[in-house]
Amino acid sequence: MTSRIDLYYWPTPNGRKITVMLEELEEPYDVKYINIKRGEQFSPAFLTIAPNGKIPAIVDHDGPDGEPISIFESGAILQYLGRKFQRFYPGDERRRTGVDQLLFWQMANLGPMAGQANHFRNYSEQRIDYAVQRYTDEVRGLYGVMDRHLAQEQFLAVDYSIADMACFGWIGQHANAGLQLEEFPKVQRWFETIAARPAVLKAIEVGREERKRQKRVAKDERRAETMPARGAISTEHVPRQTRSIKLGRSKANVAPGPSSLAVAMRRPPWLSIMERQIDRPTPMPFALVV
Ligand SMILES: N[C@@H](CCC(=O)N[C@@H](CS)C(=O)NCC(=O)O)C(=O)O
Repeated sequence: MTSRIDLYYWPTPNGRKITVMLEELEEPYDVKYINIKRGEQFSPAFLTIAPNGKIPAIVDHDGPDGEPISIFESGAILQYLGRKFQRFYPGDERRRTGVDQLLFWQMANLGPMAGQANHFRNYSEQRIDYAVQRYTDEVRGLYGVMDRHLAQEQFLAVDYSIADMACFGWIGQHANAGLQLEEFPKVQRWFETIAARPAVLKAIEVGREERKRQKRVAKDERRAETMPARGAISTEHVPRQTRSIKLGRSKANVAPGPSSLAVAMRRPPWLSIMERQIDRPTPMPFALVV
């Protein structure tokens, strides 16, 4: 079947919400990788789809009235897919509101707080004890809310829904937020139930290989110490082990082999511009969900 949905994706907790939903729906989709560690989220083409410069986003070529529609923000994507396929998002107002409140709780609380906890614990160049403590405590509090909620319910909103899908990836990140799942037995039971679903197992594999591949490429790149910018590439004859490449005003000696040069040529020109212009932290890398 021809895929009508393009998913702009990188394997992170927010990205996986959508692979889980699409796998659960058994709908075909094409994955367009946006490597957020390489700054691809700032490419002008991607920003026209997701102006906030974050994954995930989708383009449904068969949107309302048969016209294409692009959507960013994972919560909005989940609601859209839930409405469109009438699954995992109840039509009944009372039950749908039950799903919405947990979905928004995730979007406004669990995701951002866990993201900050991860950042300050694992990626901040400076160790800021206050921030580590604050965000870890916030996440612990939120896990507590979820644990108490799940003492009464098997899933977050009666039946398995987009609210569970939204939270799943972030609970998988507990170690990055400095928590142990054993402290929250109801959350642990819920997490293990969802993690065992065939569609979820399939979804969390999406992008794993690609990320490994791109990691290897980045490693080659670092090894070669090529930081090319814009401009033409010329190679000079350098005997034996090294070769000099020139890109724009940059010149570097690189180890021979097709990969480093190929990588250098693939590096998009806008990336160097964004790196110079955007005064914001390096995109936050995320660990695997499970
Ligand atoms: N509220 C957004 C958050 C998306 C988000 O933070 N995405 C991260 C990956 S999990 C990202 O693209 N980060 C890249 C960046 O911040 O530059 C959503 O749920 O879609």
